[in-house]
Amino acid sequence: MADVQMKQWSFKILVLGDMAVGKTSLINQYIEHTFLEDYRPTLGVNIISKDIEIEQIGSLIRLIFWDIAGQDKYENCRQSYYEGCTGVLLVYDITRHDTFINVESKWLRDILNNIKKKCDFILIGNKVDLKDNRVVSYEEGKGLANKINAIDFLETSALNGENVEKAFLRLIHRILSQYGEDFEID
Ligand code: G3D
Ligand code: MG
Repeated sequence: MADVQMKQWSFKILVLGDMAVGKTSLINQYIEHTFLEDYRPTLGVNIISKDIEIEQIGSLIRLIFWDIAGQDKYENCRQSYYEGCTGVLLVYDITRHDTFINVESKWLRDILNNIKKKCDFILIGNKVDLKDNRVVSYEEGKGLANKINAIDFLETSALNGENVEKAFLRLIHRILSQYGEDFEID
């Protein structure tokens, strides 16, 4: 019966970043709490959905993730993927500097070129479990997030789950706040 009064939302979330930064792994970790060792590069796009309930605001939210391939050969057909987008996770790999550079020079540019209305994005530095291989510092990540007006910056590990749920939740929180819905997160 309680469901009758629930507000229903549907958000299209894009996960963008260079090949092998961990986009698919982050989505898997968030959706299934699993980390798949078997690595297959995403071809084109995978669309995966997850329903979540936020009791504080009596809302049911359908999250529809568009997991876009990082390979350049898909560059031309990417535009249509941006249509109707509500939020973006912009991901780089803290162990590969080129993936960090490409956040601004490639992915942010792609967003700005293709998304007409306002769309929030959160910056994610992934693979934080690989401490010994780090080449991009936390401060550099934070600095870039400020520079490009990301709503937030978090370092995550799709391997052990660190900050993964928090990253997705913060993006959802921000999107909902624009619709006048507010709830508490840590
Ligand atoms: P993509 O979807 O952005 O292309 P994937 O990236 O999710 O397919 O991940 C690419 C590789 O990075 C995979 O390794 C995957 O297991 C690994 N990976 C993803 N996230 C993390 C993380 O947080 N920590 C660590 N240590 N590895 C991660 P392989 O070896 O299969 O290429
Ligand atoms: Mg992938």
